[in-house]
Amino acid sequence: MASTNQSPFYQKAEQEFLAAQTNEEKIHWLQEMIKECPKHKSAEKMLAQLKTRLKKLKEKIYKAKKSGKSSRDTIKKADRQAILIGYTNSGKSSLLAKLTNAHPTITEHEFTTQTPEIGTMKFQGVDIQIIELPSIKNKKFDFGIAYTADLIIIIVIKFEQIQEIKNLLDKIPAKKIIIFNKSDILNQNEKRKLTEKLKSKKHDFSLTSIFKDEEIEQLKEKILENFDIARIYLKEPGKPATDKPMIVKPNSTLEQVAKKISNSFAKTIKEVRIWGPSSKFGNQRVGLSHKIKDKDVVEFKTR
Ligand SMILES: Nc1nc2c(ncn2[C@@H]2O[C@H](COP(=O)(O)OP(=O)(O)O)[C@@H](O)[C@H]2O)c(=O)[nH]1
Ligand SMILES: [Mg+2]
Repeated sequence: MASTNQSPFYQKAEQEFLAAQTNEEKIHWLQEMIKECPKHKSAEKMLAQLKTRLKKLKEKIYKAKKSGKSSRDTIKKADRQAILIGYTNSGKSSLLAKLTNAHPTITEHEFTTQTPEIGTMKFQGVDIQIIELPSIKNKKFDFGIAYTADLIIIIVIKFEQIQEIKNLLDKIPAKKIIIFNKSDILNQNEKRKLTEKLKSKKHDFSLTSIFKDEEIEQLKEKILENFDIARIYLKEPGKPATDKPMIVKPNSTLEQVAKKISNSFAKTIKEVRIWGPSSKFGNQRVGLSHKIKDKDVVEFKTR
């Protein structure tokens, strides 16, 4: 499927399609591609191919549902994974839709989300997989995935829910943060009192409303902060740095960074120059034992 000469909307849909992690997401973006595909004669073959693909994907989902295969088998854990846990109606689906490319069903009715919903949060060059689990009170709730997640985001709308959920998760080692949602329905006085109460219990919390975009941005920052990562922007001599960072552990040495690219690449390095937080000045020449910091720009010169 050549995407050259296609509209930017088509290209965007195709990108999302290629990045999609579930068949449901793929179907959504494939439908968008079909919508955006030109309808003239020369594009007929392409349109037909897209439609065949859609049909096959739908069949695949139908078969998986019929065989009763649990959705957990089909979740591929990404390098960075956070899960959303809370009771029904706390705003998990709404939050997932705001943070990621996913399109979960959002309703006022109870127990809508029966199987995990998956999305990818793309923020400051970092991809984080975010999964909404069915309500923790639902019998379909699967603790298995909570054990392997890197971060648990507990979403609540009542103070008592925090402890109730924490008790259910007490054996799970992942980091946990709390989102107190629907703050828009509280008045200033109620908000102040609640904040004091949350602080006194030493909870790591954010008081938010899904409807406030700036609070969503702060939440993204908070989620990213809870992953122990550093971003490195690689640069070739004479060219600007890449905008998509390489993700490494904080305090990695330049040798570890180079080896992450490839062992054979690491062997060919003859000079390294750095800019940014770990450098004393821009274009500083350093050795391979130098330790990087988040947001460094690194230029490897090879033989
Ligand atoms: N007032 C208010 N309503 C919200 C907020 N977030 C979600 N809702 C509403 O709460 C209901 C349940 O949301 P949903 O995301 O489906 O919750 P879930 O069951 O936890 O997935 C929907 O009607 C949402 O529109 C919020 O920040 N403020
Ligand atoms: Mg939901």
